[in-house]
Amino acid sequence: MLDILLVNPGNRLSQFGGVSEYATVAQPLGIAMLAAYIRQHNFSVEILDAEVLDLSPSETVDEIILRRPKFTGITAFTTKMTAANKVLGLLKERAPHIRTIIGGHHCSAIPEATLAETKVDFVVKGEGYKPIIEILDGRKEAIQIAEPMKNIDELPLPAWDLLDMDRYRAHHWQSWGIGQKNSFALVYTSLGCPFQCKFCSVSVVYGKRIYRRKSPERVIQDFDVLYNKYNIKHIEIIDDTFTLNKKHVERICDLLIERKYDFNMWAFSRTDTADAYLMEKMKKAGINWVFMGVEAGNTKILDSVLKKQNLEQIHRAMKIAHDAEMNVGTNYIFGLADDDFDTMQDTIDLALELNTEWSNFFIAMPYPGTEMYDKADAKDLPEKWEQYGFFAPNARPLPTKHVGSEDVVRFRDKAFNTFFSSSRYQDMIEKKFGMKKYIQDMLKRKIGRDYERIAITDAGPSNHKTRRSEETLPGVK
Ligand code: B12
Ligand code: SF4
Repeated sequence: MLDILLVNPGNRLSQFGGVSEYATVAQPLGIAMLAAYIRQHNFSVEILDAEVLDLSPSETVDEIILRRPKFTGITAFTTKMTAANKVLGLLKERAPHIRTIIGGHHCSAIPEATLAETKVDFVVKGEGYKPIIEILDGRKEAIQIAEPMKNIDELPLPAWDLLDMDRYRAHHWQSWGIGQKNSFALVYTSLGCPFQCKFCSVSVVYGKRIYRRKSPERVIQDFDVLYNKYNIKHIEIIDDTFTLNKKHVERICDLLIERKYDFNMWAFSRTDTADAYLMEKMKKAGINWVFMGVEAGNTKILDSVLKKQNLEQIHRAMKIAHDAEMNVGTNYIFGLADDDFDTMQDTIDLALELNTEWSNFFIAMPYPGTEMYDKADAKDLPEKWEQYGFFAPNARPLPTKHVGSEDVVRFRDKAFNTFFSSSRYQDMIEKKFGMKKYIQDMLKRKIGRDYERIAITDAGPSNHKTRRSEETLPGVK
């Protein structure tokens, strides 16, 4: 009998609506790492990635029952909780003898509330390795809290062999100029982030300011296996701030350069740690794209969310990356607490000025574990967890101090169209990748939002501070 089946619940349609085909399909790295650790402790383990197989909650439960595990462990961040709750609810009805565990970003932020809301036997707060072994060994407490491991070099390589590696695909822009999107994998070289930007909930798993690095010699083993055994071409380095420690990055890049691998990779950098020498080295190692959190085009807004960066640093970082011949991806956020129409206009203006090779236009969401969530008026919070997704057709952010949630979503969608329709952008993309027509086709695809419903709850339209019609929405053309 199987000891434990780890499950990544599927929710692509509710998360990406009509633009699902543009979204990446990435391995559930967290449970692949847990599986390897569980195996080391002599328990039998399998993974069911319902996301990549596109299984509904009911089909997921059929498959779980078929594999006859003693335990099922579900991974979920906030947007996946709708699907996770459905799977766990159906499983309790149909196979109550299977003991269930949930872990990941969402329940790490609000373990008690998750236990109360979800039909689950165990909730794990934090890193799952030790708690899951203790549960398999018979520990009984419903909420298990983990201390982060001190030496992450001790963690085994992810159990890639338990996944169908051919099914995963890179972000669409990552394959521009290359063609195929599959042969894609995630790699980490550090875990955690020492910063505390107010809109970000990344620290809920490991704890505030906790940042640990894996030694470059251990990191390169991951690359070796992915290259030699799985024939991987595209890699996302998932470190929240890859360029934080110069020596660490330099050594990893040297090891990659020595091996002459032809990976096509991307990584995240803060603008304040962008360094000319390092970027050149990263580019030589195969990191062709660097993503930076610009977030807002207005200093007052950047300061209000403790981003600890200024406009000069943003401009400097762009120049450094472009001088190193890297493609730059930028992230912008609309709907931060102090945003009004003018500051959101500053953000789109900056995006147009920077004109980077790709831009993500996000919406500030009150993820559990953020100050936004803690301080939110309960009536303003979304009713369903899936509504915390930026691309969800029914996405529902908080109203800002000045703008209603419906208008935040409208502004974001208009900003997206304005940026990608601009001839300056399209001409640059044509010159670099020959992808102008692709961008024009992409613009015809719609998420399928129902703006009118965004702010309506059972209690009526609750947060229309400044409701406006599409025509009168100021700002972006
Ligand atoms: C790669 C990534 C993605 C990938 C895919 C992830 C995947 N397949 O799992 C893509 C690009 C698709 C993605 C999409 C989104 N993402 Co994302 N993503 C990440 C990123 C950068 C790395 C995730 C990762 O692999 N971490 C490393 C592993 C080892 O950690 P882990 O998964 O947390 O697992 C550990 C523990 O949580 C725990 N654990 C996890 N599962 C389980 C299960 C059990 C049973 C147990 C016991 C323990 C346990 O143990 C694990 C080992 O320690 C994180 C940031 C981060 N640093 O984690 C954001 C992050 C998870 N994403 C985030 C968000 C917001 C999104 C989107 C909603 C954005 C959007 N577009 O709207 C979408 C949602 C898509 C969806 N399907 O619903 C937020 C989540 C916030 C929240 N509270 O939910 C994060 C934290 C980023 C951030 N800065 O805020 N994402
Ligand atoms: S936004 Fe980036 S720098 Fe800020 S806390 Fe999140 S991961 Fe760290």
